Amino acid sequence: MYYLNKLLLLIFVVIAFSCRREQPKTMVKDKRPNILFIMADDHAVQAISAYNHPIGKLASTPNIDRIAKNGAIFSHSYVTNSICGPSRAVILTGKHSHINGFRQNGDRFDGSQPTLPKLLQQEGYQTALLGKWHLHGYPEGFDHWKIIVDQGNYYNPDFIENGDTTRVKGYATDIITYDALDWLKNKRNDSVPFFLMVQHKAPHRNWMPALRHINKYDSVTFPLPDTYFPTYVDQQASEEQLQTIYKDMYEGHDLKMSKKFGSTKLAHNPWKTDFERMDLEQRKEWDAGYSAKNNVFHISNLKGRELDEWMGQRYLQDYMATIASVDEGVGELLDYLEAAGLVENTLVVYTSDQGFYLGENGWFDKRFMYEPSFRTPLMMQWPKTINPGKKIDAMVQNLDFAPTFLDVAGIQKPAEEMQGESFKGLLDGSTSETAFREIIYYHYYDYPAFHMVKKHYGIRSQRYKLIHFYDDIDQWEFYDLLEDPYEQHNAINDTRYQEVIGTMYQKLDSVQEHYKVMEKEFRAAPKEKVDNANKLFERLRGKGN
Ligand code: SGN
Ligand code: CA
Repeated sequence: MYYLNKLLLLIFVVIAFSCRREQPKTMVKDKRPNILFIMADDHAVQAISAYNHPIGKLASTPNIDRIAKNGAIFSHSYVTNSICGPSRAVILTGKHSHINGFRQNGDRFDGSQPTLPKLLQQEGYQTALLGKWHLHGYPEGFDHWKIIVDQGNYYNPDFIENGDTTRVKGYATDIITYDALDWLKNKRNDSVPFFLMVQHKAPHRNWMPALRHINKYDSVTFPLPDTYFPTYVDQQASEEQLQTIYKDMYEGHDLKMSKKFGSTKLAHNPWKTDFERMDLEQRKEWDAGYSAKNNVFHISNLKGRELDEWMGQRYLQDYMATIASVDEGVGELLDYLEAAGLVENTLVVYTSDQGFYLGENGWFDKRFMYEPSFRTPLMMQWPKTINPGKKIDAMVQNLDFAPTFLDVAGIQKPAEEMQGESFKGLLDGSTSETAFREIIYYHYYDYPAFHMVKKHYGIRSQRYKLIHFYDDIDQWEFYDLLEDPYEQHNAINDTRYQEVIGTMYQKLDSVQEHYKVMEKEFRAAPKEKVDNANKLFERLRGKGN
């Protein structure tokens, strides 16, 4: 009997302990929403079929579009500073560049400041970052991270994880998608909500598609914008930029043109290419994909405008083909959320670090406060809160992401720190679109630098835009976006607009005061530095073939 009692007691203790170990997991399961933030690099609004642009419609992005169909598409989503590092710093901090301190690429991010991942982490979220970082130093506030080195490479790129750098065989976009799925499936703790940032390198310059997509758009003729050959009047900064497809691209590097008929050697290319990273198999497939079309190009012996237009086509074909893998990756992530039953409770966001020129004004790259690069794609799904097929026209900015996500997670934003506004009310319909915000503010600093876009700041209302280029030159530009959506006519001196312009100046003053912009922000670069940069880019441009 004594032994039986002992045995029963032992069984009871074992059961009690094993139950206790099981219980907390089920009892304390944290039901706050997950956030999956997917960001591409340089993905133009025009290149997403959900936006119905003539270019995007010819190269559909069915999976990115799924997010818009399941939820909301934003027609007026903007950045505050159209360039990679600064955009990322704004997203992390919810503060303009002059407050978070990261004004231009090459600056060092002050990781000691409060950031979105840190705040979420403190409140019990599990946080992870995979892909492009580009803020120098290592990410802080993430339970898990694996990042590409600086800009990264498309083929067999190097990744940094726990301080170690390793070369990973494969294609960057696919690897980042794989890592994201692996984290979701195998590494995450499913008793707490997650915040996962998936940040692609693609479709950044020099637009190298995955091998399976190299010929995807060869037979598509993309519509080049009507402004492909612009005439600039009172637009000195536009005149002096160095990002015109048919003047500033390096034929080999950017357009993958070969030196001559029958050769697989690249034409002018002042940088290293991923060719050095490719293995023989990859290189063979690459050459097989490009040789035939390059040979056709050499035979056709194009000149003048025909050649300029051919360059635009080649650029768009490669750019769109690079996006195909991003779209596939988005599809895989959405499929996983659906299969794992996570879809109901996950806010999925798709965006880019800024917009991009797909031939508008003849340009590639970004930087300007004109619509193609100031605007950035944004769509979000979150089934319980966002009605499917919703279109949001209010002006939001990447400045608002951090406060919005904190709001979604039910966390108060640190009142004095963040400058953005939560737009959760736009998602659930509790905030009226007209009430959200009247003016957005922009400031670009990265000069002299690649593409030589002069420093400028400005504001935009739903209808008007006022820009001041203050470095090197002192020129104001004003556009009526309703009358002149492609910003071709600087109307700063147009008598019809003088009253509106007066009001815009006042608004600019009060917005700068609101965001605590100080005089010292408007410093011009030393002339010598500008001259040296101009010389450097002239040298790099070389002599074509
Ligand atoms: C590289 C690109 C530029 C691009 C910058 C910044 N040249 O220098 O065209 O503007 O990055 O891009 S490349 O030939 O080396 O690709 S950003 O997205 O990182 O800001
Ligand atoms: Ca970018």
